[in-house]
Amino acid sequence: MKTMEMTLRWYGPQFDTVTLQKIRQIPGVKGVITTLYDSAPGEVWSRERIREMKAEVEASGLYIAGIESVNVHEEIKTGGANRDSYIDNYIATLKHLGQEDIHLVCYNFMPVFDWTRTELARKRPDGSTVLAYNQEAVDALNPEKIFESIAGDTNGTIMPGWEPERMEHVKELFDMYKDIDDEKLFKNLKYFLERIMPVCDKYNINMAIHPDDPAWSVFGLPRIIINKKNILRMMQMVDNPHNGVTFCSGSYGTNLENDLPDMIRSLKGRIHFAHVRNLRFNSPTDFEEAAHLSSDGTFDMYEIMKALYEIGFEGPIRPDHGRMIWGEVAMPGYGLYDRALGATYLNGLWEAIEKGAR
Ligand code: DNO
Repeated sequence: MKTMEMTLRWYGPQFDTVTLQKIRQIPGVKGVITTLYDSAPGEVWSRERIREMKAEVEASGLYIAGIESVNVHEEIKTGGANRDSYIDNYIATLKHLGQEDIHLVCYNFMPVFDWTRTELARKRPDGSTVLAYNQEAVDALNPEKIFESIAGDTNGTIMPGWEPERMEHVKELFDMYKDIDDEKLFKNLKYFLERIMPVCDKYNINMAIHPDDPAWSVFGLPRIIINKKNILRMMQMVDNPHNGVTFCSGSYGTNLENDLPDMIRSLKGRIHFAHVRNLRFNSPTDFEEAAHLSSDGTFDMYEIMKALYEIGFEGPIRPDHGRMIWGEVAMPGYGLYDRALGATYLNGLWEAIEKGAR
């Protein structure tokens, strides 16, 4: 029987302090999720580069379970004059991935910024540190100065979508979105998906859109992948099984009105990838990341895993943002220890659910 595959995200040899050798020793983890970290959005990935990346992972006894992410150029998101040539490049990358036997691609359609946090190391009473988000802190920031405001906090690392090169152009990026509202963003997403579906069909590539995190508009930019209504709209507007989702409990879960197990059930057949993590709320707009256990946060992790099991989910799954514990120094959210604990916990839940269902 096919089942879910537990994986870990790996940030590649240049950036990650967590090595493939360490990942391999986490029980139950065989696959990694990675990307070509030195490629810019809009570039074509050559087969050769993809092969090198695969060879490196496979040399350590692991395999590539999927790509997170092949980033979508802002011209595509805004429906700019050059979008077709960027989509052609995206199609070429998908084709090369398919030819190299990689069949899962995670991406997002968030304007300008990827996931957003206001603190990268909020201290918890037990001495661990976690990523945190506070809406008031966001509201107090000038988006054009934002990189400077958080730079001191980052341990020299930065969040995706917040790269210094990008922040230099942040004003231009904001200008590109001046006339883009939710409806236009939906329209541009539809256009993109319709153009890439033929190559996905041909090479059996599952596209898995990552939700916007947090699941509401930040800095006045439109954000659409935020709730059940919108994600079902997206599934219906391009009704092809290769048009699927990354179900990220921690991103959809930022909005307490999202009923996570119910959303999972409504996406049966379209969840190609799962990120499972927990959050703890101090108020509906101030949350911090927690250990994966239900008892440490707000979500019922058993119900989330059960819903995935019940819809027959069989794609890659990964623990997500961990706490920084045991003195580890690593990229915020992406240390080894707490994610390894998370993987083990999620595997335990799954085994119990599976055996209980027999
Ligand atoms: C954060 C991640 C996101 C995700 C992208 C997918 O930790 O979940 O950065 O990789 O949004 O494109």
